[in-house]
Amino acid sequence: MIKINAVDTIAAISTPVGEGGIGIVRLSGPLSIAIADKIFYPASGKKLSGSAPFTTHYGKIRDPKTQEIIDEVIVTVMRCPKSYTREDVVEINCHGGLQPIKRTLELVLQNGACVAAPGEFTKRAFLNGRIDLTQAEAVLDLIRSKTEESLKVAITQLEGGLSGRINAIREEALNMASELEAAIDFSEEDTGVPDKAKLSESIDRTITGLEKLIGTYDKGSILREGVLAVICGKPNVGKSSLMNLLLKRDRVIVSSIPGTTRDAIEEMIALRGIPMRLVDTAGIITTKDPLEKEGMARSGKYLAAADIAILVLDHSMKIDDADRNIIKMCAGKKKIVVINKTDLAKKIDTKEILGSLSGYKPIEISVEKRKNIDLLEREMVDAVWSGGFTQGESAILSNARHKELLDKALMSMLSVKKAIKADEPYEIAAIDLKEAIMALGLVTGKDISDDILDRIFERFCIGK
Ligand SMILES: Nc1nc2c(ncn2[C@@H]2O[C@H](COP(=O)(O)OP(=O)(O)OP(=O)(O)O)[C@@H](O)[C@H]2O)c(=O)[nH]1
Ligand SMILES: [Mg+2]
Repeated sequence: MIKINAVDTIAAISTPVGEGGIGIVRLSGPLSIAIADKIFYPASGKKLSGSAPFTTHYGKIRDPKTQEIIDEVIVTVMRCPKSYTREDVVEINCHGGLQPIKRTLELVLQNGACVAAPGEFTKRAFLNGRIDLTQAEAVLDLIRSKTEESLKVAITQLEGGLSGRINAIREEALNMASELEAAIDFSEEDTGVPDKAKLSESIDRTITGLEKLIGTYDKGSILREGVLAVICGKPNVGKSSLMNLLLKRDRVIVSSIPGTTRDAIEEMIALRGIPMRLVDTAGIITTKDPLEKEGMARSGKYLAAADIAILVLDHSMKIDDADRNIIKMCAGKKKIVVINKTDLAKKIDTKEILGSLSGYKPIEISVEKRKNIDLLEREMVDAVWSGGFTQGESAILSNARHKELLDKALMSMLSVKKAIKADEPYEIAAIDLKEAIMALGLVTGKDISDDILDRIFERFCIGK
């Protein structure tokens, strides 16, 4: 559990452990500057306590007891409220080695700071009102983003794109709630409130807004977690060769002997900004060999879980039962059909494929000659985005916590709509409306309980 005490001054190493160009010890809280003054000996001889709000100072860190020099540093002072946490923040830029950073942190702790919990700097930024909860969570997404696209989503969220949309919906719901309250209070008199047509319009707008945001979630989670793309096919069609080509390195063994790949191999790639978990599988055949059987079972499992199956067929061979079996296994899956080895003489019966895979136009490639690989990549990206989603959408829902709360808000709003339509007493609609408002507030962190906050910030690293 993270304990926040407004009077505490916290400190942590904010850079990754290990050797680097620089390492930063960060302090936040009312004593930050005073503590730094105890161990920092500036070249100018001037104390940090007298410095301007946003300044940088050169000097040495010494142990005040022994006068031993620990490191040569640059210290940045950021005074409240113009800092990451909205408190007084001091950052000590040490030389990169582990020892000077560790010793500097020890000195800071000996002189009055306490150790920061994971995410505590960001939590303070939230508690001090500099950012809302979606923005704090975006900080974590930003750190963990796997590709440029997921970075964009996190940055939009950090800049308040998502909370802006949610707050607008919440604002509208609050206005409706006050109209309903007025109508309930003055029900005896005919005040003409609320205007039912206007109220219905407002309800519909809120519902549409929520549905639109919720509709972006699938894509948002794709950008966060990655798409599972599984390369499958019978042995020797060139699955591993294709995997290596897409990865742009020789990750898996390729050979002319069928059955080369025994186990599924997963690697992460970024394809035009989309994170993909690309899996090469063992060629699927019916077999009695126990080791091969295990390989087949794994291929099957991956295929069942795949978001996209990349079904590879061989241009230089006739379609056989092994192909037919895999085509069957891919039924109902989002898939891309690839015919490889087009540099060799054609033996494949395209008519049969078109028959059994109606609606899928195979992409004819040659891994050997690097033919149509670009086209395949484009097809993979299109398969991910298919479903009416536009890239570059400003606010995208990517967090399961947000999705759950917006779903709740939507359910409540649908109940409000039903109650108003059925001319039920306004009290009924008012209760559901309150629930919607509450759920929306929880997304951005209004009225949120301590244990939920703890759960969110525990996922951060120390020093953030
Ligand atoms: N001519 C030609 N040969 C290819 C092409 N792609 C792959 N090969 C060859 O086909 C053979 C099998 O390739 P792999 O990538 O190991 O095939 P696989 O589908 O992974 O096979 P298993 O692991 O046994 O299931 C190797 O000799 C490759 O060099 C291609 O486009 N053209
Ligand atoms: Mg292979």
